[in-house]
Amino acid sequence: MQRRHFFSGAVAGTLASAAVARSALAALPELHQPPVGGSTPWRPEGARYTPVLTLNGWTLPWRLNQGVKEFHLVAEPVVREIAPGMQMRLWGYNGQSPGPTIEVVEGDRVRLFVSNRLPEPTTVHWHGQRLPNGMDGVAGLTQPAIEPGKTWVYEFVARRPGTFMYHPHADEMTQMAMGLMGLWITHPRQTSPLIAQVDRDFAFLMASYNVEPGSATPQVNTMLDFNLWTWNSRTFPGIDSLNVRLGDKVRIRVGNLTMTNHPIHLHGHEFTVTGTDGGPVPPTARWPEVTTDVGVGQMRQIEFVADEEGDWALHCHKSHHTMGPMGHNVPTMIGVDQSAVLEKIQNLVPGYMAMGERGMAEMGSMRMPLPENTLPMMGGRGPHGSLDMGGMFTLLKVRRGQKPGDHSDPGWYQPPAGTLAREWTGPVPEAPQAPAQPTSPAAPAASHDAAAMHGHQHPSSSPEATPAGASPDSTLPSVRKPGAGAHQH
Ligand SMILES: [Cu+2]
Repeated sequence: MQRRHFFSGAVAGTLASAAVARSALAALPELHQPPVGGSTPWRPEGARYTPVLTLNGWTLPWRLNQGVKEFHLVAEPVVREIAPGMQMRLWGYNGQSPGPTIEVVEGDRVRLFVSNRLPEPTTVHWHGQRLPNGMDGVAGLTQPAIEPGKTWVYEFVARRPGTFMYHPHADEMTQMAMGLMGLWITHPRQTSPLIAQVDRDFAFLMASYNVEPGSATPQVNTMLDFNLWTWNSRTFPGIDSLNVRLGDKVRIRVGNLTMTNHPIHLHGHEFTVTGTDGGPVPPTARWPEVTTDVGVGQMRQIEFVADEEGDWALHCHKSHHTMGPMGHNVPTMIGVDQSAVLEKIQNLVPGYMAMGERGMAEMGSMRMPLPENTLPMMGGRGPHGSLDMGGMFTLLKVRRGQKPGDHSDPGWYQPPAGTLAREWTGPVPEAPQAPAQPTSPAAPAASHDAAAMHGHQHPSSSPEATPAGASPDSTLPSVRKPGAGAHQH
């Protein structure tokens, strides 16, 4: 087990806007800060569970006080690196957004001290927990809000094993838009037929931010139009890869505190959803998937055996969520010849470049000058060139040689000879074309009639019916104008 190092509490204190009096902290558990360098699961002495690895994060150590596990969370302003090249001013707990993962065992009595170093009142809601109503953390309903500079204490028994989260229930529009949130894992006390033993257990929370390129503070009034899609407040290529040993049983726990759903997709393997924040899914109710949708305020835990070697993508399947920050209202320019206007624009805007004529992939490979403190829309590099991804994207790295419990990055996968897609230089067989569709100029709008539907021909029935070089545009009632597909979230 690796020795963990902690900053002194004074480091984070320099960022605090409201200091908690030292005398008030005297009786509190040690104020732990994120460990320096890398994510390693924290296994307390005597723990009989596989500890969770929080991607780009950490687990909060506790102090045992007469049988009670005591934790100390400090809500405070933090600086978080989103990916190399971009830092943001967020709100988090104990020096980081999201806050540290709370990891306990079913039946544990937990006492959580919460100090507020934010400039406004807060609370902590323990999402998904069975607990006394007065411990539920809803400001104004179950308790008054925790004023800046004050420390409150919550205490309850972790009754239900599973995947949970914690977040404020006071001005949550602002506080969650600023990144205030964390994960909570309760391991089962005994082996359960509903809860598998796994070799690797990963966890992350999804958060979205709206930050103008070049600025560092999220716009908290944004309702839906976010432009930075993060896992544990990081984006690709800044998200830890999930490094596992071939044959490992793997669990991934995902929570969604953004304002939209995220279909989480894994390459190369099938998984089952084995639990939600509501508890374990009975085995008879599970089915295989390669994508599972995680709705707003939901958590999903997926499990699979990592039995295919390689570097497998794990990402949100909404394609705008695997991109870095961008300005909105960018018109779609695919197929638009901009050469005629380019010179005129360059006279007005020196250095202007025409973009997007052949798609947006050039955004990743061309090293454009960017405003300070932002990321390219697609910034990664892979072993075969520009990896046109950003946002909610990382890799599952499955290796034969990965040691049990070793989470270090094994580097890029070296595929065996003959198993790599390659350029074809031999004769190319003719590619069948879609069959001709009958069109009727007389009925431009009402094209959903029976004649149009029945006019469909199966390609294999008459491949020679394909009109070579026919221009469908000549028979279309109208041509889409550029800009009609302007980027909108
Ligand atoms: Cu998404």
